[in-house]
Amino acid sequence: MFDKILIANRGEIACRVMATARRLGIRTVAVYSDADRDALHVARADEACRIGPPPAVESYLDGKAIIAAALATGAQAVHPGYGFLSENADFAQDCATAGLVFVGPPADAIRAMGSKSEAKALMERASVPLVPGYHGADQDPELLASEAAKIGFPVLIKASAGGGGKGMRVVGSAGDFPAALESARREAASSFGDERVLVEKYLTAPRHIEVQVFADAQGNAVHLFERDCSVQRRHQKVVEEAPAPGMTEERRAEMGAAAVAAAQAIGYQGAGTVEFIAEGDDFYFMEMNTRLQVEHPVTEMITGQDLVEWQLRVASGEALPQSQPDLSISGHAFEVRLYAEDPQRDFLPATGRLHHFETPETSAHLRLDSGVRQGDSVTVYYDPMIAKLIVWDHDRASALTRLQGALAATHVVGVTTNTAFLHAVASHPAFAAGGVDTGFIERYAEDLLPASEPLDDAVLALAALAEISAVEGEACGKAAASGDARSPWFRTDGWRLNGDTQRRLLFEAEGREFAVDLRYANGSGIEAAMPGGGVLKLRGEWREDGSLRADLDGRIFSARVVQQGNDFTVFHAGASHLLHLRDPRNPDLTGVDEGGQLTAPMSGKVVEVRVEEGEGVEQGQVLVVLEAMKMEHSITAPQDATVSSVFFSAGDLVEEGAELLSLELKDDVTRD
Ligand code: MV4
Repeated sequence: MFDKILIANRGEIACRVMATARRLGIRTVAVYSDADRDALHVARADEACRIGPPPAVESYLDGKAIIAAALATGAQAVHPGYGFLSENADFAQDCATAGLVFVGPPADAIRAMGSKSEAKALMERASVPLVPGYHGADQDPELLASEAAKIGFPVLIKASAGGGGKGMRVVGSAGDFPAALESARREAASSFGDERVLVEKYLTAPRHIEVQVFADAQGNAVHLFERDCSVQRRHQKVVEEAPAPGMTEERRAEMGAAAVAAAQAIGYQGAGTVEFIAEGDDFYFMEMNTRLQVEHPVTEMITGQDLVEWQLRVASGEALPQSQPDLSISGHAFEVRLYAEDPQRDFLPATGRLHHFETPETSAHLRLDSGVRQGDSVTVYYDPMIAKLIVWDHDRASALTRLQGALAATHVVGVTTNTAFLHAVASHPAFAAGGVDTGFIERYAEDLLPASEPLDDAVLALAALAEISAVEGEACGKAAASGDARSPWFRTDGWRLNGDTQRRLLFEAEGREFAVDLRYANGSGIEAAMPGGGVLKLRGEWREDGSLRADLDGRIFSARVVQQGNDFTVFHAGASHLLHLRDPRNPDLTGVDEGGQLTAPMSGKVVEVRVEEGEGVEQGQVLVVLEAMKMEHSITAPQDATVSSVFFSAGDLVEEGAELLSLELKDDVTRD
């Protein structure tokens, strides 16, 4: 076994590989770009090498820099993770040339699977089932049209060199074929520099079922059963599970044997995945991925094996740890990918700082693979995946219940995520029924992406309670000396001691304003007049774990409310709501809308600090100039104030959200 390996990746997969390496007593070398100096994968490694600036092409895709780092640190092997250089045959070759073991298949096996039509020809010879179709060399349009007619419409034209859906055209009838061929060719030429296509029978509602395979240098090959990854959106997997719902032992054995035959046909070594599409009782080879996949944990959960350990053992020349009869399936596992993206805006990737990142406790039933921690930023440079949540239980229904629970207990503030969307998928009756096809998300889009609903009174009331308790917290803090620092129940008398018996909270949410009028009712808590006209009696209690137990007119809610300045994120009923409090008592120091934030609006460099501590400033005066994304941003005073502290000086790099300076306001009416 190796003593030391380099992990040519970042994020959760780099951390994942390091966890196994550490367990096996292997020292680890991380690589990082300038954007990742403080990243988790760097902190987790025994040592780390800088490989370049933030853009991946200049760092994580720079094979030469990575090989130089491996040689400089004395690493014996390079684990590529997934993505980046993991399926780059030239990189695999360059590692070998440099005397480093590439933890993956031989370069030739990567090349063999890189071309769709070549892979299909190889598979045909190995008797792996293929979708009925034509993948010959003759590309004469007349011939392709007659092959299409032979196959029977609808057919699918695919780029021979392609993958991921590029250059694909569904053709419903012979009349549409010539135009579709033209356009598929053009797209194939521009995407892959190769206009060749293949034509296949089009399956209208297939499932995506893939088989995990493993082979060693001694000629042993096994499969570790299947994963169902049919829930996809534009070729991005959303949920993966193992085993596949409805899979019979007979078909599992057939698919497993076909996958092993596929691996053996190309002299495979290491971890690989053979993808099939399945419809009814039939299944057909699609492509083979010559790497460890994102969704490998579901296979680990049902087999009890550590696939990274298997990879390292095989790469170091050992035989496979287990043979086919040793392997069996136990229970059921799901994985979901938690992304920084906005499902309401067509899943646009989101960036920002993870001000609050809370996930449920891990256990034998719940695994969390993540490359970030609270306080880290999701940047534009890399894939915006925040974490993978993986659950396991004895059967599918119990595992699905765990998945719903895990998602409801996942709370992210600071970056928009797909958490609620994943929760909707996991809670959908069609998904619970099992065996959905690749059209699931499109078919149920209306259920999964509901138009934003009117803010529920409960959400407003929860935010109101959190705000009152924050005020109470301060009042209680002042009472600390008296030994009654913080009673678990809100001390509404403290509120009244401020001299108020009424207070209006004006929240902004979802582009509208909501007023909640609070009235301190002597002896009977707080009454809240809600925007819809209802009146609720509010009572609340913070629990030890930081959650809020709220009593709203006798209905008890458990919720999480995360406050950052005047922003409240309420996690309630599997959804999250961001409410901004317009509060004259606690003016907006960090509100973006005021144009006066004192925090860095994005990561960047301090160009100039124009004020000193103790200096008086006027509203609108420029305090600090920040350069970010090649633009200068002025940070101005929100109102007349005195500078109390300056936290950075010119030349410093600051992270998004970092507090640049603090002000003492002239007519400070806050909280006293
Ligand atoms: C197909 C197909 C239906 N019939 N081939 C999409 C990307 C590429 N890897 C293969 N893909 C498909 N090939 C035939 N003959 C439907 C798809 C397909 C798909 C496959 C797996 C998972 C998700 C998918 C989403 C849309 C289309």
